[in-house]
Amino acid sequence: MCGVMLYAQESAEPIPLKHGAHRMGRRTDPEMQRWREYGLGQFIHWGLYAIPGGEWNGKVYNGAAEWIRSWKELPKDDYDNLYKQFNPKQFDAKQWAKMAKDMGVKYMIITTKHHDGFCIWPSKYTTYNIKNTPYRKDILKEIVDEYVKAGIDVYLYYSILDWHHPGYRSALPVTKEDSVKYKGFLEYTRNQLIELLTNYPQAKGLWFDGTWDKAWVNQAEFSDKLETELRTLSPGLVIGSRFRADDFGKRHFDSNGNLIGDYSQVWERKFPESIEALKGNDWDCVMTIPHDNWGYCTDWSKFYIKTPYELIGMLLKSVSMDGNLVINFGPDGNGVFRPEEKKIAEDIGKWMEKNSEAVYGCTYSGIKNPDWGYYTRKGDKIYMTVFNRPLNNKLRIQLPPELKMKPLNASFLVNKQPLDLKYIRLGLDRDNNIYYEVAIPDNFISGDMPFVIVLEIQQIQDKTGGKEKDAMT
Ligand code: FHN
Repeated sequence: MCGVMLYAQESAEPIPLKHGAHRMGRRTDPEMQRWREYGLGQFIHWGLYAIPGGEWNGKVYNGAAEWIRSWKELPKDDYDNLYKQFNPKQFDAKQWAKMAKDMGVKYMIITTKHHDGFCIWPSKYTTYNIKNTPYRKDILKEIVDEYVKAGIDVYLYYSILDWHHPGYRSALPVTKEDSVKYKGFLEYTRNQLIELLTNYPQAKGLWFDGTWDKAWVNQAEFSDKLETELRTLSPGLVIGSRFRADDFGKRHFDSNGNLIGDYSQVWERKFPESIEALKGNDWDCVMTIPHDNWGYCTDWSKFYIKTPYELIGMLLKSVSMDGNLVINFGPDGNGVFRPEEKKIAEDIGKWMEKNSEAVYGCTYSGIKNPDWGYYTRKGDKIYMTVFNRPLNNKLRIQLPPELKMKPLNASFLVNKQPLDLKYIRLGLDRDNNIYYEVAIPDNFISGDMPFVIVLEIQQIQDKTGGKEKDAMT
């Protein structure tokens, strides 16, 4: 797509761009549709930083554990030699994949190279890789193979920002020598990305990070050409909005406001206010379990730890706005997930086992989320996931008339028990909304997790000469 001028339709005076968005609107191919239907993903941050686990010589680093190399208390050489100790004896890719599968995960993202530059695959372009650790084996291959076997799609995280490569620069030009070195770094990046897609052809996409530095942001021509090359090498590849910037250094959205890449990657540990704010773009939210910490951190007592209930809330919130939620895990230097993470994965899995119909393949319902929870939709079913059970046990449903939707019946998802559903006149309908109510039986024990009600709906054909509101009641 390099060199093609693309303009925003709605903008009065579009800015001519050679390296802006490649497309307006969503991708419509099956690979992207598959991505859209995942609902729940798992992120894994695993690298040398798992060894110190956020601590060095008895001192605790206050930043995110995977950033510890940037801490002045830790001599760079000491960190860069940690690879000599990387030997995760208890690592078992099969177990990892099983844990993810049991949690209900449909895709996973693994850090192949984080900002420290260490590669968890035997890259032929650097010696700073897994082959030169006591572990020696291709750990990335083990992960990819086992997850794929478990039916989970794999995405490869790759940080452009690289603290180890001698040619990496945050800004250019500094000296002529810097420019030459950076050129070498760009070549290295290209080689490694091609290597990753060649060695692990099962990968469905690349997940980029560390692309905010000025030097990279100014590589619009290089990164655009490379993106096209990668997509040619691996048709259907999914790449988010973090890879490249446009001709003017604009990231995520080009200078005409069009999304760069296949889905929006701006939602890190935060959510869009509303579906409207997304402007029809695909998106996912990547979320940590503790506050802002991705790699293994020995001491979790300093963090607020999100509960499975909260994480399931975030999952439903994402899917209700047409997005996916990706929950991060940080195994330790031995390849073991901490007990708290295992328990969270297990609890989410238990919930998903019974309720995932409200998640997989579901989309925005067209109805604004209510105070009691979230709506998701698949075909003629609306799923009502209840997080805040009303004291009067009545779940109010507010249907905007333009949806032309008539609820036919309601039942619990888990046991199909029918529930009372009735049309109600609220006296609040000057806005023309149509109201229904589902009654939760007084003796229903909801337990401490959200529950799902299925509303079957019928689409009304507008043959009523404008009296469609009556037809829906
Ligand atoms: O700096 C990284 C951070 O360590 C982590 O990898 C997250 C994951 O999205 N990305 C960066 C911050 O945006």
